[in-house]
Order: sequence, then C-alpha cells, then structure tokens
Amino acid sequence: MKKQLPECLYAITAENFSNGKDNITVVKEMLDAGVKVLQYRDKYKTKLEKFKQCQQIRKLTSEYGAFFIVNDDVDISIDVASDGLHLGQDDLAILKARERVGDIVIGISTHSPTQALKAQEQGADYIGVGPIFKTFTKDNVYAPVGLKYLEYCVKNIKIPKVAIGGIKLSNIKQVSNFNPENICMVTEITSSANIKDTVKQALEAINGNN
Ligand code: TZP
Ligand code: MG
Repeated sequence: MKKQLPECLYAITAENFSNGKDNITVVKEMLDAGVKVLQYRDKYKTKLEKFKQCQQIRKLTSEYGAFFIVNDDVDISIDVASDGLHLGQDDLAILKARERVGDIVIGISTHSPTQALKAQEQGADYIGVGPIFKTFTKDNVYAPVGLKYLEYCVKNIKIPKVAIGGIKLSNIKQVSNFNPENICMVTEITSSANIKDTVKQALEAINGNN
C-alpha cells in the first residue's frame, strides 16, 4: 500500500545555506531534532554526488522512521527507493513520472489555482503552495503568492497542501492558522545555529502550543 505523507513540518536540504556544513550533517541534526518529512534538494552537485548523498539519507531516514522525498530526479528516486518524488512545473509531467516511479508519493510545486487543480486532476499526492512570502533561497523563484493563495488551496484542493517560501519562526503562525497539512521551512532550519531548538519551536507553532 502507498505510504501517506505525514502531516507535519516539512524540511528541505540547502547546502549553500547550511553554515558550511554538508547536507548529511544537517540531515542528521534535523532527524535528531524530530523532523519526520525530509526532501533532498540540491541544484549544484553532479548526479553521482547527489546519488551518493541520497543513498546515505535513505538509510538515515529509514533508521529514524522519517519520510524521504527526492527533488527533481526520477532516476535517483527510483535507485534509492525514496518514499516520494517532488516535481516543479518545469520538470517531468506527473503522468510521465508516475509511469516510472509507480505508487510512491508525488508532489508538485504550484503557484496558481489553475496549476493546483491540474495537479490534483493528474493524480499528484500533494501540492507545494508558494512561495507564500518572499524567499531568497531559490534561483528564478516565482513572485510570492501570499496567504490568499494558501487560503484558496485549503478551501478548494482536497490533496494535502505544503505551504512553502519565506516561512520563518517569526511568521509561521500566520501560515499555521490556515491549517495546511504541512508547512515547510528551508533556510530557517538549515542555517540555524541551533537546529534542535528551531525545529522544536516550529513544531510547537504548528501544533498550537505557542
Ligand atoms: N520552492 C518554493 S519557495 C522555495 C522552494 C524550494 C524555497 C523556500 O526556502 P525558504 O528558505 O524557506 O524561503
Ligand atoms: Mg524541480
């Protein structure tokens, strides 16, 4: 049976924003801190380098019982048996990716109602909703879609929503108020001097203890 994306904080690697640490070191800290959904994203390494890191992360996430998603690369996703594959609007189409990866979780980034409805129709398992706020993490990033688009998705899209983009401890409550299934913080976690504490505070904000 297909695994479900756990409803919780969603973390993503960003080696360029990791205080000089490599992805593996940061991933270990994230898992120790209680991260249960982790996406491997790296736009700068060779395929072989990415494959090797993903192999290690697959092992670690399995040990910690965390859900592992590979960004962009269908081959790597298949080779390391990731739990999920994340696609952008310019990546392989969902239907093509599904033919290759089979019954794993496929997520797709969306930036408009049209894209969200199309993703749902084509059998995506979740959508990324963003960037909610301005972000400097991603090259060629789309303009912020704001909380209005998140509100639209929460009301109109049945598959899980992952809110992403510019989300920090300082504004996470504004996002969690809309109750998306998942909230993603990238650099707020990877560049934190204390990942354990940052994740703890994020989990508290999401779970309503703040
Ligand atoms: N997709 C949409 S925004 C984004 C991605 C990968 C980057 C978000 O990074 P941050 O550091 O949480 O703003
Ligand atoms: Mg992509």
